[in-house]
Amino acid sequence: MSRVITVGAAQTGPIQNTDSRTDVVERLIELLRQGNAAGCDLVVFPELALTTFFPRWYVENKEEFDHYFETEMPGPETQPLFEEASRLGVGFHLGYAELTSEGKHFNTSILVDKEGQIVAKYRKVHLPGHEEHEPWRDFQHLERYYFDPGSGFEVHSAFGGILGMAICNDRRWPETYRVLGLQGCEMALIGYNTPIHYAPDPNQDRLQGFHNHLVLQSGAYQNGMWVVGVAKAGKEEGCDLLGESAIIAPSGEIKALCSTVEDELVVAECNLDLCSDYKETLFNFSRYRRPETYTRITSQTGVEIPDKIKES
Ligand code: CDT
Repeated sequence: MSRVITVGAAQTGPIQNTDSRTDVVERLIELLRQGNAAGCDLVVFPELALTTFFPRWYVENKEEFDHYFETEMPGPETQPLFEEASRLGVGFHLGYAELTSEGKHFNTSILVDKEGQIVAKYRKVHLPGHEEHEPWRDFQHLERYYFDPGSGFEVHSAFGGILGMAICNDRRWPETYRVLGLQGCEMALIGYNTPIHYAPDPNQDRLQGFHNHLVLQSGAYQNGMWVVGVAKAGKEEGCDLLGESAIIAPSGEIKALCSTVEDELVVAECNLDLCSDYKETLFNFSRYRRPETYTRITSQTGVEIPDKIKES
């Protein structure tokens, strides 16, 4: 029998700073209900899906921004989402800002099963942007100021398959998918908030959509896994965020694609058995990989030009 997960990519439109958690959760519940009506087993929400993308602002005293973080999950405002998921029998993936009891701040996502139980948690590894206030920018990207880095990529037995999570900037790094792929990952869930404007090199602005699909599709293909990329999109606090949420097959083909920058659900029936078409042929890791030639990948962070090149 084939193993099919019907997945909904639940893109959201912008969340403004004045939007309350309760209002946002109501929007997520509406998307969850649409997913249920479409036969979804799993509905995937974006990165930081409960608040505006607050790292666009600098505040000298970071504690003033702690109200953007969840100290419990579910908490009073998110409990209705868990209850509706359990009532409908639909699982979900949710990105949010997490503040732990030890005072650590993470950019986090969770996977919740059809009974409304959290079965996995992931904390963002690749934190993009900058550590300090850069007033010359139109808006900040201070994830490196507000968040602590997570510790790694894991897979989980859930929804009848092997699932993994990554968050936004993680999707641009091939190591993300490969570390998941080396654990047999059959589906990666990836929420994102991607500003169209990239201040360090605005030449990249027109390519944001292309680069998004380029990395999601190549990650899927090169590791024989489904990839579900889900945006928070649209004009948020004056900042344009990319949409183009997509569900991508292990072939690298896009099977479902959002067409708006609003709350929008697109659905695909994801047959996990298609993964083996790639995992057992062209990308048969155990047969073809040569890790002894890849040692630089883990021993080195930045570029090191070999002496023989420098001397020539
Ligand atoms: N949220 C997030 O990780 N966004 C980044 C923006 C990169 S520019 C600082 C992304 O990779 O889409």
